[in-house]
Amino acid sequence: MGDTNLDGLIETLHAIAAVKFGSFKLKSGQMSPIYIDLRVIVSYPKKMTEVADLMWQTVHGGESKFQHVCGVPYTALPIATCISVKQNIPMLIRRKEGKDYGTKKMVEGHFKVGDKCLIVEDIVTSGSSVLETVQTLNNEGIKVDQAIVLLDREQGGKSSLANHGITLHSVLTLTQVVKTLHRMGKIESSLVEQTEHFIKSNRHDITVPSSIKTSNTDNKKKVFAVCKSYRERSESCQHSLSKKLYSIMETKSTNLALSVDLTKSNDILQIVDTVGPFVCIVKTHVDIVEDFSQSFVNHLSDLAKKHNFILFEDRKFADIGNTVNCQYNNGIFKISSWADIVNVHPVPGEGVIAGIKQTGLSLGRGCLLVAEMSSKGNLATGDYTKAAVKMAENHKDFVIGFICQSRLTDDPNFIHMTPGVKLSSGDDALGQQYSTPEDAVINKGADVIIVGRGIIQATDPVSTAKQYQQAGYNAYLQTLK
Ligand code: 5IU
Repeated sequence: MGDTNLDGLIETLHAIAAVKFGSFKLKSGQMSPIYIDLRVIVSYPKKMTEVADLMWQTVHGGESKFQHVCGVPYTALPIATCISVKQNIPMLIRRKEGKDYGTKKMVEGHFKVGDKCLIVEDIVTSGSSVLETVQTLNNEGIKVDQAIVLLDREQGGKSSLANHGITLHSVLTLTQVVKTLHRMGKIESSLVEQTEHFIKSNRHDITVPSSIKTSNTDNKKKVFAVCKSYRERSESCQHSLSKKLYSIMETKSTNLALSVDLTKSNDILQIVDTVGPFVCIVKTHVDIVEDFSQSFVNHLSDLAKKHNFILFEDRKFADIGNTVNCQYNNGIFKISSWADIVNVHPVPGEGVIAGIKQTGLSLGRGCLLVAEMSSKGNLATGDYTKAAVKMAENHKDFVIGFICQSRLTDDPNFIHMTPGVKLSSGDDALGQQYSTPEDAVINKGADVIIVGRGIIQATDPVSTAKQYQQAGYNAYLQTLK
């Protein structure tokens, strides 16, 4: 037996075509047998207030718990307004337009640091929209530990939010909607089965985008899968270097980058020659090489050809455009003459990219932005990371991706490379934080894992590199399932 209130609500949602059946292409590209569009509810004010009342009742005993309610833009805004007016709880409005964020007020309404806010949303799939709103509120010092949603699609949002310390209350679930409509004779049992099958097979999938870090957790448990083979990724990206990298990853079955942080050129060349077959990238810090010479980079470039990998100088340029251009081309290292990829800190602004690009573009080089770091207490978070993504988007002809700790964008042009990887997680004594290859690829959305000491300090670097290659590649295969 169903709850009569809820039965009535489900019947109404079906009648006003907020719930439709058929074959629908979702944003993710997946085909769904059911489509839910709660935006139409604004045309039925009475229903909208009923929905708002039901949602409020579902949170239960909330009267004194929240100083504010805040709707996730846009569909939930009128519902949040109804709750605010009826329950006499002040509302907050989260601005969605991020254009001038940093300078513009992101939350409208009066509040105090430490105030608690209830999030109101229409539908939750992955939970990512709720988390974006939570992050904006958290940035202002507003606390969030509960969200109310009219409908939970049961595709992982509840547990993803729980991982961020947020309890999700829902009035309805997708299963409940289809079962009720079937009981009422409105849909065939085959549709119930199709929907249940759809929910089961799409439970994991969802991107919780970028750098969303709420104040409740350190956001370690994000769920992500790119779900595209290296071959497909190679086809969908623009830059010739990205295409080459994905094709190497495909051919050599590896997403492993070796960070060869050694100080003697012979040691570097020796390990690179033996580990080369298992990696797609060799990453250097040439300024730690005591006996650096032109012949060393010549040998390194020969090994890159011999073993088919790409050279990445982890220089992390971070000055004004003119200076980084000089640093890139000159001095004893002449980085632009041999490194396929370099990285830059976005802190100086777009000039840092322009400075490298001025020389690198015509040489077919690429650049990565350090959008997040693996070290404890680093400042590359939140709006900084978002601004890095924007910067990258403005220079797609040259920026091929990010050094990061989470999936920052679904744009296929950007490769996500994640350092701080070891077979067992933990820290070093100087603030480095490690996650496992599986965690980096499956949960953090890394395309490439960067491993240094895990390999170069191993007693048998070659067999250890193979282990990392297998772990990283198997994790990638799991994301394709
Ligand atoms: N590296 C990091 N974390 C970062 C960035 C770069 O570890 O956030 I940006 C570099 C530093 C080192 C390598 O060269 O990646 C990781 O080495 P280990 O695997 O030995 O910690």
